[in-house]
Amino acid sequence: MKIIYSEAHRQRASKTELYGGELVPPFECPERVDFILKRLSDKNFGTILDPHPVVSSAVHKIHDAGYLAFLNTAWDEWQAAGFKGEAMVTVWQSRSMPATHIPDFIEGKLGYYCLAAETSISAGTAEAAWASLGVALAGTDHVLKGDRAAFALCRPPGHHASRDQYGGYCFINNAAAAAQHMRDQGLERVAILDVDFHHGNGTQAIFYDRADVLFLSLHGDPMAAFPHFLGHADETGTGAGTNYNVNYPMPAGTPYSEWRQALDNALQRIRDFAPQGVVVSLGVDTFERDPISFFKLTSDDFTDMGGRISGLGLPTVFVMEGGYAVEEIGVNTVNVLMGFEAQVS
Ligand code: OKP
Ligand code: ZN
Repeated sequence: MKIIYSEAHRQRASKTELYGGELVPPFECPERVDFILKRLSDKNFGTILDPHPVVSSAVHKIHDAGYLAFLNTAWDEWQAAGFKGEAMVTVWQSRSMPATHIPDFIEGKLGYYCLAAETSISAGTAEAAWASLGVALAGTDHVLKGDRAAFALCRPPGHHASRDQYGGYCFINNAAAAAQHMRDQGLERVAILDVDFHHGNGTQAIFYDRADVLFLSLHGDPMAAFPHFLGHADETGTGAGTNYNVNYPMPAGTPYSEWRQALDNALQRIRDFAPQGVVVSLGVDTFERDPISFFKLTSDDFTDMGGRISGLGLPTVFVMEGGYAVEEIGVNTVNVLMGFEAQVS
């Protein structure tokens, strides 16, 4: 399997995350990727390739132009305003104060374009986010050209980023862009299977009214887990997209024996949909020792997961999302990929 990887992710090296009322070193750190590369090398798994340039307008279809422009200049505007720390949101449009204008000043812009305050914007964040998109598109291109599967080692992750909002460590929705690129290259139907611990609210929102992209997410119940406001079982799509959105919220302590039943149900839904391509939002924060999550998957469970996904027999792009048990992220991620390849027939 081809592994697409770019060193450019290192430019995303924020120093601050708002967590429990403190500013802590971000869980979503560059070292995550080092442990994945180390495990790939130890297992002699896959062929690591730089992303090649891919001509695609997918990102402009799934994101708002004003949002992307904001992302590109946010750090400079923050610095120009004279602030000393990293760019953090402090105020939002909200239920009682909905936006009627997009503010000019950076503090107001952050409030307009941000959906969660833990994520700071730092120097190089936009550059890394664009490179992460390039990794996802290159992986997708390999699959469109005939590879059965590819692993896009994206960082920063993407599935919380909506059409015009960042947050949850995400800026550009890599998985959504991969799916849109598949559509633009002629695949009629694409499924996105999100196995990250957190609900893929951004991806859901982007495709909520569409029948050409089926979105399925297995995640911690939003009543208890981030992102808290999306990911309920009764969110099934709207308009033409009705019944093309499927959520599997699960409670704290969920073991693989339960999680697997949701996965099997999701895989059957994908078979019924009969897509020509699959994008997997691959987070391994479902791991039992993940520091910010509450499922109980073991390292061996990830191998089984990969095998089941492979059983679909479909062209598949794995797009890296979360996983914060940094020492074990390599084993768990590569187990999914190895489980997938072991099943390929
Ligand atoms: C990004 B991805 C936990 C707070 C969590 C943000 C989590 C973002 C996860 N108490 N805050 O889906 O792995
Ligand atoms: Zn996650």
